[in-house]
Amino acid sequence: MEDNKNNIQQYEAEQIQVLEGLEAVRKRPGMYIGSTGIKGLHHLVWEIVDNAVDEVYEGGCRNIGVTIHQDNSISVEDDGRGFPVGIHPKMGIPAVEVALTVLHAGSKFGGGGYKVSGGLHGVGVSVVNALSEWLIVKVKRDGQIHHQKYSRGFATTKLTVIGETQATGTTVSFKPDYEIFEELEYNFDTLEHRLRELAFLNKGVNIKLKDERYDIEKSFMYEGGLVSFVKYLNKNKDPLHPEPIYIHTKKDTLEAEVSIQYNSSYTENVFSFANNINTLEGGTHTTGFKNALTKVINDYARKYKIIKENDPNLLGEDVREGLTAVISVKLSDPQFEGQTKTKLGNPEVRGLIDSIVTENLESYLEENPVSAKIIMEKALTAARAREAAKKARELTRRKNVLESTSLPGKLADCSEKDPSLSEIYIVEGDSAGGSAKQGRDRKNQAILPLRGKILNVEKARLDKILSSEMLRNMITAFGAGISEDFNIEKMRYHKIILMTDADVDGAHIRVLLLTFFYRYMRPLIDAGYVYIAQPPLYGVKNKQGSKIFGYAYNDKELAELLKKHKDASIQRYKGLGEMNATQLWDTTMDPETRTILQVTSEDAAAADEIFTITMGEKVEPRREFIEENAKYVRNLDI
Ligand code: 1YM
Repeated sequence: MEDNKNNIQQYEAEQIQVLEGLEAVRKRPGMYIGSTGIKGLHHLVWEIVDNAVDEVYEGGCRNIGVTIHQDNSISVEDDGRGFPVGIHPKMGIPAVEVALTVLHAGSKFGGGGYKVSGGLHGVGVSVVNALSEWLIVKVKRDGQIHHQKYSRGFATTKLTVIGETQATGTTVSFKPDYEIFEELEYNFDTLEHRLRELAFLNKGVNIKLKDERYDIEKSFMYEGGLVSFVKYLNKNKDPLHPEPIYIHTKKDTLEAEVSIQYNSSYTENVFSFANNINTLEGGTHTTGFKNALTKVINDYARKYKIIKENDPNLLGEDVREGLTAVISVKLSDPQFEGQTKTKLGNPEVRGLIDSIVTENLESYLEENPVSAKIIMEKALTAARAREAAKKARELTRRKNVLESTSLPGKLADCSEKDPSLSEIYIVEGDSAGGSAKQGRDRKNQAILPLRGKILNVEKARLDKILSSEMLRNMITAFGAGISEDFNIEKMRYHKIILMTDADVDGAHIRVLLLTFFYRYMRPLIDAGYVYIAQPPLYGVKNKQGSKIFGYAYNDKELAELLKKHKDASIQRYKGLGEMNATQLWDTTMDPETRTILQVTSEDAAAADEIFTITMGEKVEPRREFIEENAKYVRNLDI
């Protein structure tokens, strides 16, 4: 009797903990999934998909399916072992129910492996459950199909057997809770991008993405893994050697892979991952890689007298020009550091990557002298261009342009001196620039109008870029330099807001500027300083056009406004110049009411890709791109 009573007490105590745990998640969702905006909404999917990917390594799962349903609910399915369904000895309920209702229970179960826990994701499936209007789990295991439903973190049915099967696997379906999330609509492109990335990072896994809203289905499966990834990244570029280099090692619970291929462009694209998480801030794996690369190329160049005895070494940036590389490590206890927790800290990784890259790259160069020669020439040209750019920079410096204290004449600066309170609007066209200058809040908002065509950054080198007056004005206004001299601490504004017309030219300028930032001021993008203004598409006025009823930012809002104001006329805004100063302030610039979209590194990378395709030298991808996108003009709208 006594024993039983104790058990009941213990059970009740645990139930209270459960309640408090999930209550905390619903009270402060941001603490667990970052935000309740569009990013947090997608985070729910990553959480469930991570569990399915973990099961690839632990339970031999080969197929993962993700479905976006008509109502924006999501199903994720795998063919692994299936969630454990046995009764949990302490809790007295099935293990799957424990994983779904107890905070942090699901992610720390079992031993070892490369579980993503501790990183960006890995808060556990119970968090998804707590933040879902409903969630259904279906487990195929031990010859049976088990089924259970939940709502906002609570089980609403018991785990029940609903059929028999010889298959195994898990399906989790859920609908994000409208009481929690500001946005409920899933973005196909976001899911596609990440699932493709996961398929590259986990070779042989078949990942299917289905969108029932638009009847689209795509599959991602790459036997080549990282090699396929690098080929994909270089698909619109001209590779300098036929096959990517591939390096792989496994030591105890640490696995490392690197793939490398040079192309004829001038940009460096080094991506790194730890346990499938994109380490945007780099870390020990990236440092080990960069060290080894610089060292090996210099040693080879010295050995074969490609650089002369008295000449200085090639720099890291020289040997990385035109380099596309992906580094992926998997380890049992990843340490994530840095501002956004995307910097790998484990010290043991650095030496391992350094030594395998050194060893393998040395033999690659010895065994492939033709490719080696091309790579050496590329690095040498880069070093010469760097010297030339330095001279050009010194020249401009002397001319007191680039680093002058005098700000560009076109800039209408704000009076605030604290960068964290200052923003700069980059405005397309002099007339819109004029309205923006009149309408702005002079204390915190600076205006820089842009005019004329920006030069083609793809073919241009740094020295040429600096000769474009428009870009030079922008660089001077920001005050933080460019490229390797770029120092984000010197930024005079912490918000850069691109305000361009809602037409093809506007889209073009946006792509150009984002590409420029991505290539020459990337920390700006990573820090989240870049935004895109959202001017309205329509103004709804009275019949005479003398009084404005309201503004619409999309067709749905337009329909709503027209329903309210029967006798109305519509003005479609083609350019910012059609709005006067007050209108521009009211609709687009007033911090109290405006919407501005923060540019992510994915957006900027996408802009870079569009730019490469539309401006690059390869004709075929450009033709394909235009054909493909003629149907979806909105895709051009980056
Ligand atoms: C659609 C999402 O979650 N699959 C999945 C999850 C688990 C297992 C298998 C699993 C894990 C273990 C043993 C173990 C999880 N189980 C748990 C917990 N797909 C999806 N597939 N057997 C099966 O880790 O030991 C957490 S995740 F906690 F219940 F064991």
